[in-house]
Amino acid sequence: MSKLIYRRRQSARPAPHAGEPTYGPLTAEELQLAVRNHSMPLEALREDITPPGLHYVLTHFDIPHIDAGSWHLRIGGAVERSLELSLAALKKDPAISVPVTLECAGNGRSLLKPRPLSQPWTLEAVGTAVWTGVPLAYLLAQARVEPEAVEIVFTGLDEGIQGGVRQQYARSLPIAEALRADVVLAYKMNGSELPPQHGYPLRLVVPGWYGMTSVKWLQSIQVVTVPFHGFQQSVAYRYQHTADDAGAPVSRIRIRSLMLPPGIPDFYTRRRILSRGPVMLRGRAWSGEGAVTGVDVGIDGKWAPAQLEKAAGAFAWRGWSFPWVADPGEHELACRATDATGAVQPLEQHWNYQGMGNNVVQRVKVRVE
Ligand SMILES: Nc1nc2c(c(=O)[nH]1)N[C@H]1C(S)=C(S)[C@@H](COP(=O)(O)O)O[C@H]1N2
Ligand SMILES: [Mo]
Repeated sequence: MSKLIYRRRQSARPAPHAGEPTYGPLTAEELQLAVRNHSMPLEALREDITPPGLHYVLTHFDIPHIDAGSWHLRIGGAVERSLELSLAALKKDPAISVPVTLECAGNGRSLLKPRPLSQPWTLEAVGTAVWTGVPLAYLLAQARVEPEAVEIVFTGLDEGIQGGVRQQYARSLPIAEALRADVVLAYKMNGSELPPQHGYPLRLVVPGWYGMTSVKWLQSIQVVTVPFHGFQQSVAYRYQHTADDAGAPVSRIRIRSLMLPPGIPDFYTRRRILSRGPVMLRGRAWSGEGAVTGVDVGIDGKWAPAQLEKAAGAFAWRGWSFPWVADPGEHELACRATDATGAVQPLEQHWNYQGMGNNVVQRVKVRVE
């Protein structure tokens, strides 16, 4: 994690391919993905709502160019009435604003050993925004979903090839989840028009689910009577032990917390340096499975409970704080959250083939002077 080493292509040794686990140094392909898809700088944990431009971004293919004037959203499939809506028409419908913590299911992937070759996140593929738009349930009620419907498929306008399969990015949601009152078709992020990288002109936001569910650059919404088996549903985003194991689908965000790194960083190592004396350690915790009920802070392996703040929403992170008197020397700080289901962050991550749902405890090394 601390060293970027470019992998030289050697004819004798075939390059590992996407998805394959490796113990090797970071590849040029991973670096390319890492610079396209940025994470949230940890200092942004100071804010309840992530400021514009600091929210993480993950885009599988290219950001599509969309002319909002001619763009339409199509709603069809197993409905009594198909709809085709312009952005102007959608903006006239009733709107809701929902604060949501989104996290990429691959967050933490690069810390795994061996490391699955894909977007090499460290710990910061997260952000919290207020998403404004039309409740999905409102539009589905207008379209009148047929009783035999089982899922809703959301398709984005972005296209590319993954796992050898040419595709438009698409994911489905079970009907019951799609009808939740807080699932939103958003045309605003933090009160402003959606930025191109976050799905302009319209995206889905499903609070509590890992980010892959919240399809950007929406083109169509199809109600289906058999489960969807698209690539991003049946191949990607699975908890698998091996390449051949069908695995279990990735869905809700697992309990996690992060600490706002105290003091100041060393440029290259990001190690923290701070002055002796009292310091308030702060951070945020979130879970898509149940409310955050506690955060423990570890100082050199000794754990004690932090003070919790109120969450901005049912699926938005909760601030926490912990007073510490820093004495000179090297220290390791950590934070570990628990949610209402009793789930607690693991001290060591259980490995899985695609590097999904990593929620290992964060450890912050500090030097107190
Ligand atoms: N159309 C489309 N939607 C998408 C993606 C994508 O590549 N294409 N990436 C998904 C993934 S994996 C994540 S984690 C989130 C990231 O949302 P953000 O970039 O707004 O943070 O978008 C999801 N929606
Ligand atoms: Mo993601």
